[in-house]
Amino acid sequence: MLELFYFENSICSERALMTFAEKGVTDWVPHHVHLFEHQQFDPEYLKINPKAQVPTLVHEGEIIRESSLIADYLDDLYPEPPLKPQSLTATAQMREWIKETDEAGYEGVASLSFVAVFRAKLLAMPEDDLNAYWAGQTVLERTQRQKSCVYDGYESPYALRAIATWERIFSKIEEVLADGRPWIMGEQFTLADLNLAPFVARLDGLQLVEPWLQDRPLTQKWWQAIQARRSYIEARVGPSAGETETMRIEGAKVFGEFEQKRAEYLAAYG
Ligand SMILES: N[C@@H](CCC(=O)N[C@@H](CS)C(=O)NCC(=O)O)C(=O)O
Repeated sequence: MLELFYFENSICSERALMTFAEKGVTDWVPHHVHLFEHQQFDPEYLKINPKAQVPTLVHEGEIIRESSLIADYLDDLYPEPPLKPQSLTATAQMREWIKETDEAGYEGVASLSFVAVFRAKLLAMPEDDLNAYWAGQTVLERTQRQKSCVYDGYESPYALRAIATWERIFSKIEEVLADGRPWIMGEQFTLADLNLAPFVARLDGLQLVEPWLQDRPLTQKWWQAIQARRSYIEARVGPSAGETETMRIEGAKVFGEFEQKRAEYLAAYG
Protein backbone atom coordinates (compact mmCIF):
# COMPACT_ATOMS: atom_id res chain seq x y z
CA MET A 1 0.00 0.00 0.00
CA LEU A 2 1.20 3.48 -0.89
CA GLU A 3 0.09 6.34 1.36
CA LEU A 4 0.85 10.04 1.04
CA PHE A 5 0.56 12.48 3.92
CA TYR A 6 0.28 15.89 2.35
CA PHE A 7 -1.37 19.31 2.15
CA GLU A 8 -2.65 20.48 -1.24
CA ASN A 9 -1.35 24.02 -0.90
CA SER A 10 2.16 22.99 0.03
CA ILE A 11 4.80 23.39 -2.64
CA CYS A 12 6.70 20.34 -1.36
CA SER A 13 3.58 18.15 -1.45
CA GLU A 14 2.95 19.31 -5.02
CA ARG A 15 6.21 17.68 -6.08
CA ALA A 16 4.87 14.29 -4.98
CA LEU A 17 1.45 14.94 -6.54
CA MET A 18 3.04 15.98 -9.84
CA THR A 19 5.18 12.83 -9.87
CA PHE A 20 2.10 10.67 -9.35
CA ALA A 21 0.45 12.51 -12.25
CA GLU A 22 3.51 12.09 -14.51
CA LYS A 23 3.37 8.36 -13.85
CA GLY A 24 -0.41 8.09 -14.14
CA VAL A 25 -0.54 6.49 -10.67
CA THR A 26 -3.87 6.90 -8.90
CA ASP A 27 -4.05 3.97 -6.47
CA TRP A 28 -2.49 5.67 -3.48
CA VAL A 29 -4.13 6.51 -0.18
CA PRO A 30 -4.38 10.23 0.65
CA HIS A 31 -3.96 11.52 4.21
CA HIS A 32 -4.54 15.25 4.55
CA VAL A 33 -2.36 17.16 6.99
CA HIS A 34 -3.87 20.62 7.29
CA LEU A 35 -0.94 22.93 7.91
CA PHE A 36 -3.05 26.01 8.74
CA GLU A 37 -4.84 23.94 11.38
CA HIS A 38 -1.40 22.89 12.64
CA GLN A 39 -2.05 19.17 12.12
CA GLN A 40 1.64 18.73 11.29
CA PHE A 41 2.26 18.99 15.06
CA ASP A 42 -0.12 16.14 15.90
CA PRO A 43 1.93 13.68 18.02
CA GLU A 44 0.83 10.80 15.76
CA TYR A 45 2.11 12.63 12.66
CA LEU A 46 5.35 13.60 14.43
CA LYS A 47 6.06 9.87 14.79
CA ILE A 48 6.43 9.57 11.03
CA ASN A 49 7.78 13.08 10.41
CA PRO A 50 9.54 14.51 13.50
CA LYS A 51 10.29 17.74 11.61
CA ALA A 52 6.52 18.40 11.40
CA GLN A 53 6.64 18.79 7.63
CA VAL A 54 4.78 17.48 4.63
CA PRO A 55 4.96 15.42 2.50
CA THR A 56 5.62 11.95 3.90
CA LEU A 57 5.26 8.81 1.80
CA VAL A 58 4.60 5.47 3.46
CA HIS A 59 5.15 2.44 1.24
CA GLU A 60 4.33 -0.98 2.69
CA GLY A 61 4.93 0.52 6.14
CA GLU A 62 8.32 2.04 5.19
CA ILE A 63 8.63 5.79 5.64
CA ILE A 64 10.12 8.04 2.96
CA ARG A 65 10.52 11.74 3.76
CA GLU A 66 11.81 14.74 1.79
CA SER A 67 9.85 15.73 -1.29
CA SER A 68 12.67 15.37 -3.83
CA LEU A 69 13.54 11.92 -2.46
CA ILE A 70 9.88 10.93 -2.64
CA ALA A 71 9.78 12.01 -6.30
CA ASP A 72 12.98 10.06 -6.97
CA TYR A 73 11.62 6.99 -5.17
CA LEU A 74 8.37 7.10 -7.15
CA ASP A 75 10.37 7.40 -10.36
CA ASP A 76 12.18 4.15 -9.51
CA LEU A 77 8.99 2.45 -8.36
CA TYR A 78 7.11 3.35 -11.55
CA PRO A 79 9.74 3.44 -14.30
CA GLU A 80 7.46 4.81 -17.07
CA PRO A 81 7.85 7.48 -18.24
CA PRO A 82 11.38 7.85 -16.83
CA LEU A 83 12.13 11.14 -15.10
CA LYS A 84 15.88 10.57 -14.88
CA PRO A 85 18.30 10.70 -17.83
CA GLN A 86 19.77 7.41 -19.03
CA SER A 87 23.38 8.34 -18.42
CA LEU A 88 24.79 8.28 -14.89
CA THR A 89 26.68 11.50 -15.53
CA ALA A 90 23.57 13.35 -16.64
CA THR A 91 21.69 11.95 -13.63
CA ALA A 92 24.35 13.30 -11.28
CA GLN A 93 24.16 16.67 -13.06
CA MET A 94 20.37 16.62 -12.74
CA ARG A 95 20.75 15.97 -9.02
CA GLU A 96 22.92 19.06 -8.67
CA TRP A 97 19.93 21.13 -9.84
CA ILE A 98 17.67 19.39 -7.35
CA LYS A 99 20.18 19.85 -4.52
CA GLU A 100 20.28 23.59 -5.12
CA THR A 101 16.49 23.74 -5.38
CA ASP A 102 16.18 21.83 -2.09
CA GLU A 103 18.89 23.65 -0.18
CA ALA A 104 18.55 27.24 -1.28
CA GLY A 105 15.48 27.37 -3.53
CA TYR A 106 13.08 26.08 -0.92
CA GLU A 107 14.33 28.44 1.76
CA GLY A 108 14.04 31.32 -0.72
CA VAL A 109 10.44 30.57 -1.70
CA ALA A 110 9.45 29.97 1.92
CA SER A 111 11.03 33.27 3.01
CA LEU A 112 9.34 35.24 0.23
CA SER A 113 6.00 33.57 1.05
CA PHE A 114 6.34 34.56 4.70
CA VAL A 115 7.49 38.10 3.93
CA ALA A 116 4.66 38.70 1.46
CA VAL A 117 1.69 36.67 2.69
CA PHE A 118 1.98 34.48 5.79
CA ARG A 119 3.42 37.42 7.71
CA ALA A 120 0.11 39.27 7.65
CA LYS A 121 -1.76 36.10 8.63
CA LEU A 122 0.50 35.38 11.60
CA LEU A 123 0.69 38.98 12.81
CA ALA A 124 -3.11 39.07 12.83
CA MET A 125 -3.21 36.17 15.32
CA PRO A 126 -3.82 36.90 19.02
CA GLU A 127 -0.44 37.16 20.73
CA ASP A 128 -0.95 34.03 22.87
CA ASP A 129 -1.83 31.97 19.81
CA LEU A 130 1.20 33.28 17.94
CA ASN A 131 3.47 32.44 20.88
CA ALA A 132 1.94 28.98 21.07
CA TYR A 133 2.57 28.59 17.33
CA TRP A 134 6.27 29.43 17.75
CA ALA A 135 6.55 27.22 20.84
CA GLY A 136 5.10 24.25 18.94
CA GLN A 137 7.84 24.34 16.26
CA THR A 138 10.30 21.45 16.13
CA VAL A 139 13.11 22.78 13.90
CA LEU A 140 15.12 25.72 15.25
CA GLU A 141 16.47 26.94 11.87
CA ARG A 142 12.98 27.09 10.43
CA THR A 143 11.57 28.93 13.45
CA GLN A 144 14.38 31.49 13.27
CA ARG A 145 13.83 32.01 9.55
CA GLN A 146 10.07 32.35 9.90
CA LYS A 147 10.33 34.73 12.86
CA SER A 148 12.84 36.89 11.03
CA CYS A 149 10.57 37.13 7.96
CA VAL A 150 7.44 37.75 10.03
CA TYR A 151 8.90 40.45 12.28
CA ASP A 152 11.31 42.13 9.84
CA GLY A 153 9.61 41.64 6.45
CA TYR A 154 11.89 42.63 3.57
CA GLU A 155 14.49 43.87 6.07
CA SER A 156 15.07 40.24 7.07
CA PRO A 157 18.42 38.90 5.83
CA TYR A 158 16.47 35.85 4.63
CA ALA A 159 14.63 38.06 2.11
CA LEU A 160 17.93 39.17 0.60
CA ARG A 161 19.18 35.58 0.53
CA ALA A 162 15.97 34.56 -1.22
CA ILE A 163 16.46 37.22 -3.89
CA ALA A 164 20.08 36.15 -4.40
CA THR A 165 19.08 32.51 -4.72
CA TRP A 166 16.33 32.97 -7.28
CA GLU A 167 18.36 35.49 -9.26
CA ARG A 168 21.01 32.75 -9.53
CA ILE A 169 18.61 29.89 -10.31
CA PHE A 170 16.77 31.81 -13.04
CA SER A 171 20.09 32.93 -14.57
CA LYS A 172 21.29 29.34 -14.64
CA ILE A 173 18.08 28.15 -16.30
CA GLU A 174 18.34 30.88 -18.98
CA GLU A 175 21.95 29.91 -19.61
CA VAL A 176 21.32 26.19 -19.94
CA LEU A 177 18.37 26.68 -22.32
CA ALA A 178 20.50 28.83 -24.64
CA ASP A 179 21.35 25.84 -26.87
CA GLY A 180 17.68 25.42 -27.79
CA ARG A 181 16.83 22.56 -25.46
CA PRO A 182 13.25 22.56 -24.14
CA TRP A 183 14.04 21.20 -20.67
CA ILE A 184 16.84 21.65 -18.19
CA MET A 185 18.55 18.36 -19.01
CA GLY A 186 17.83 18.47 -22.76
CA GLU A 187 15.03 16.83 -24.74
CA GLN A 188 13.73 14.89 -21.74
CA PHE A 189 11.52 16.38 -19.01
CA THR A 190 13.20 15.25 -15.79
CA LEU A 191 13.06 15.56 -12.02
CA ALA A 192 15.09 18.77 -12.36
CA ASP A 193 12.13 20.49 -14.06
CA LEU A 194 9.55 18.75 -11.89
CA ASN A 195 11.17 19.72 -8.60
CA LEU A 196 11.40 23.35 -9.67
CA ALA A 197 7.83 23.58 -10.97
CA PRO A 198 5.86 24.04 -7.71
CA PHE A 199 8.42 26.51 -6.38
CA VAL A 200 8.23 28.68 -9.48
CA ALA A 201 4.42 28.38 -9.34
CA ARG A 202 4.48 29.84 -5.81
CA LEU A 203 6.73 32.70 -6.96
CA ASP A 204 4.26 33.26 -9.78
CA GLY A 205 1.42 33.38 -7.25
CA LEU A 206 3.36 36.02 -5.36
CA GLN A 207 3.64 37.98 -8.66
CA LEU A 208 7.42 37.62 -8.65
CA VAL A 209 7.92 35.55 -11.78
CA GLU A 210 7.19 38.40 -14.17
CA PRO A 211 9.93 40.72 -12.87
CA TRP A 212 12.39 37.84 -12.79
CA LEU A 213 11.53 36.48 -16.22
CA GLN A 214 10.89 39.65 -18.19
CA ASP A 215 14.49 39.67 -19.46
CA ARG A 216 14.76 35.88 -19.61
CA PRO A 217 12.74 34.81 -22.67
CA LEU A 218 13.97 31.20 -22.71
CA THR A 219 13.00 30.66 -19.10
CA GLN A 220 9.63 32.24 -19.87
CA LYS A 221 9.08 29.67 -22.62
CA TRP A 222 10.19 26.86 -20.26
CA TRP A 223 7.78 28.09 -17.60
CA GLN A 224 4.90 28.23 -20.10
CA ALA A 225 5.68 24.66 -21.21
CA ILE A 226 5.63 23.45 -17.60
CA GLN A 227 2.29 25.12 -16.95
CA ALA A 228 0.85 23.45 -20.06
CA ARG A 229 2.05 20.02 -19.00
CA ARG A 230 -0.64 17.47 -18.21
CA SER A 231 0.90 16.47 -14.87
CA TYR A 232 1.09 20.12 -13.74
CA ILE A 233 -2.58 20.62 -14.55
CA GLU A 234 -3.77 17.29 -13.13
CA ALA A 235 -1.83 17.72 -9.89
CA ARG A 236 -3.26 21.26 -9.59
CA VAL A 237 0.17 22.71 -8.95
CA GLY A 238 0.15 26.35 -7.88
CA PRO A 239 -2.02 28.34 -5.53
CA SER A 240 -5.76 27.59 -5.56
CA ALA A 241 -8.12 30.27 -6.89
CA GLY A 242 -8.83 31.75 -3.43
CA GLU A 243 -5.18 31.69 -2.46
CA THR A 244 -4.13 33.32 -5.71
CA GLU A 245 -6.28 36.32 -4.89
CA THR A 246 -4.88 36.63 -1.33
CA MET A 247 -1.33 36.27 -2.61
CA ARG A 248 -1.91 38.83 -5.33
CA ILE A 249 -3.35 41.37 -2.90
CA GLU A 250 -0.79 40.78 -0.13
CA GLY A 251 2.08 40.47 -2.61
CA ALA A 252 1.13 43.80 -4.22
CA LYS A 253 1.39 45.56 -0.84
CA VAL A 254 5.09 44.73 -0.56
CA PHE A 255 6.02 44.62 -4.24
CA GLY A 256 7.78 47.99 -4.00
CA GLU A 257 9.95 46.63 -1.17
CA PHE A 258 10.80 43.57 -3.28
CA GLU A 259 11.87 45.76 -6.20
CA GLN A 260 13.95 47.95 -3.91
CA LYS A 261 15.72 44.96 -2.30
CA ARG A 262 16.31 43.39 -5.69
CA ALA A 263 17.79 46.64 -7.01
CA GLU A 264 20.06 46.83 -3.93
CA TYR A 265 21.13 43.25 -4.48
CA LEU A 266 21.85 43.78 -8.19
CA ALA A 267 23.79 46.97 -7.50
CA ALA A 268 25.98 45.16 -4.97
CA TYR A 269 26.33 41.73 -6.57
CA GLY A 270 24.63 41.66 -9.98
N1 LIG B 1 12.86 19.63 2.81
C1 LIG B 1 11.50 19.26 3.07
C2 LIG B 1 10.73 20.50 3.41
C3 LIG B 1 9.31 20.17 3.77
C4 LIG B 1 8.55 21.40 4.23
O1 LIG B 1 9.13 22.33 4.82
N2 LIG B 1 7.25 21.40 3.99
C5 LIG B 1 6.46 22.54 4.39
C6 LIG B 1 5.36 22.75 3.38
S1 LIG B 1 6.00 23.11 1.77
C7 LIG B 1 5.83 22.25 5.73
O2 LIG B 1 5.41 21.15 5.98
N3 LIG B 1 5.75 23.26 6.58
C8 LIG B 1 5.16 23.10 7.86
C9 LIG B 1 5.20 24.36 8.65
O3 LIG B 1 5.65 25.38 8.13
O4 LIG B 1 4.79 24.33 9.81
C10 LIG B 1 10.89 18.56 1.85
O5 LIG B 1 11.27 18.92 0.73
O6 LIG B 1 10.06 17.66 2.00
